[in-house]
Amino acid sequence: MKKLIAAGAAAAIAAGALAIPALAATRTVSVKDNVFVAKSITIRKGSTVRWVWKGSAPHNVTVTKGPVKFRSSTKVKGSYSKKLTRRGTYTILCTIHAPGMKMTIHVK
Ligand SMILES: [Cu+2]
Repeated sequence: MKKLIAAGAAAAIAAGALAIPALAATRTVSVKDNVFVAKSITIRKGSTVRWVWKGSAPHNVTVTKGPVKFRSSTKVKGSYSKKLTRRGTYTILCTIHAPGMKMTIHVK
């Protein structure tokens, strides 16, 4: 029985990672060499996305398409946070490593 409960909890956690959270929250994205992890996230309107630099090369976060345009400075460490209050799809590039270093945010 304990084993079944543990398996159920693990499945719920796995499903939760893919689903849209019920409430606005903060989602963290890793900025690596040369990829955003995750490449695609879906968040609730009013949520904050926090990019954390983890590579050794310089990168930036630049919205090239979306309801609101914003960009971080180019840097090698630290973080950049943005609260997204407009629904829609945001295409984000690191302009140094475009077009390969790209991610998408869906704000529902
Ligand atoms: Cu880059």
